[in-house]
Amino acid sequence: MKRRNFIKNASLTSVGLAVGSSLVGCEENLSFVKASDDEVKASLPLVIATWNVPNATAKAWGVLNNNGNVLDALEQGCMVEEADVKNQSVGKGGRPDRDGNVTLDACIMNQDGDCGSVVYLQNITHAISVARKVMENTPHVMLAGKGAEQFAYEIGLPKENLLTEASKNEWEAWKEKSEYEPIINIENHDTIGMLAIDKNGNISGACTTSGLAYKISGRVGDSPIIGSGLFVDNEIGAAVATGLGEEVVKTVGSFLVVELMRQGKSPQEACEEAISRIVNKPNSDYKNFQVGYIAVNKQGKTGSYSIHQWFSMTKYQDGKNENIQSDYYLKNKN
Ligand code: SD4
Repeated sequence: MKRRNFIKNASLTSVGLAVGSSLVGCEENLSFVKASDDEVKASLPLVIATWNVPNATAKAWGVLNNNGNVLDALEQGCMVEEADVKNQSVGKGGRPDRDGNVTLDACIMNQDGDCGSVVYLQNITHAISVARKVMENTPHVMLAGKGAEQFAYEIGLPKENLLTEASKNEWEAWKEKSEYEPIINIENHDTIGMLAIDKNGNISGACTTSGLAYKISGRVGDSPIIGSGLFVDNEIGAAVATGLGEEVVKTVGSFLVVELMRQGKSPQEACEEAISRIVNKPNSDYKNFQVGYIAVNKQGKTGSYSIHQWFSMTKYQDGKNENIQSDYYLKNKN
């Protein structure tokens, strides 16, 4: 089953899911870092990502395991999904807004707390590369729309038509009714959010998406908003979000997860608490949308949690590339 169908089907039935942990060949040269006298850190490097993206995590982990730079690892990992036209939620082939424009949001954050982001970017496949250059080459954090696109050309990225035949045909079919309901379980998207710890124990993160399908033109989600879609604090850990961005922004979700870890919660507990802040809001419509978080702490412990079933995290560690089904809020609530 394709990733993009996961939540759609989950919303209809409880059909079984061919999740399948994919194991990628064992690699050597793993390092073990001593965290304190009585605590041994997880095996590093470590890469986690939202959804079932084994090619992306394998790419990133390979870069790190060859002593590559963590930002190169994240960028190249995200680029795998941005270039995959079958992933209709990220980069080229992403579903358009209601007017037929494919618009991308992305951000990246490093171990020093520097960050870069692009919003409403058109005609450029690799939004994550643009976000990285915003961080590295400009005094700014965020570039939007035409300015972001112009900047992308200046750093040498080509102009491309991101609307594939498949996404165009789906959009044409959608236009017949033009019913806009920002319900994640119907729109099936899978932003890629990726967090990595390098061999030295330093944490960075990235996030890239085409956002909600058939959104109002100009809409920007949580994914490029530092603190909402992504947050990294190299002393504590990092978190990244997927799902209905409006709900993540309203609770500054990724920052919240990291701050909860700072207060002593495990990554799993922090993700669960951040989801509970959403579902426990007065009049929350959480049964009709999905939000999922993944997180990692400085010790290399990971966690993931969502509102609905079928959210998953891909984790590459110790030469093992696994897709792990997330626990979820509605599990015991029906
Ligand atoms: C958004 N959070 O634009 C993104 C979409 C997403 O899985 O995560 N899809 O709201």
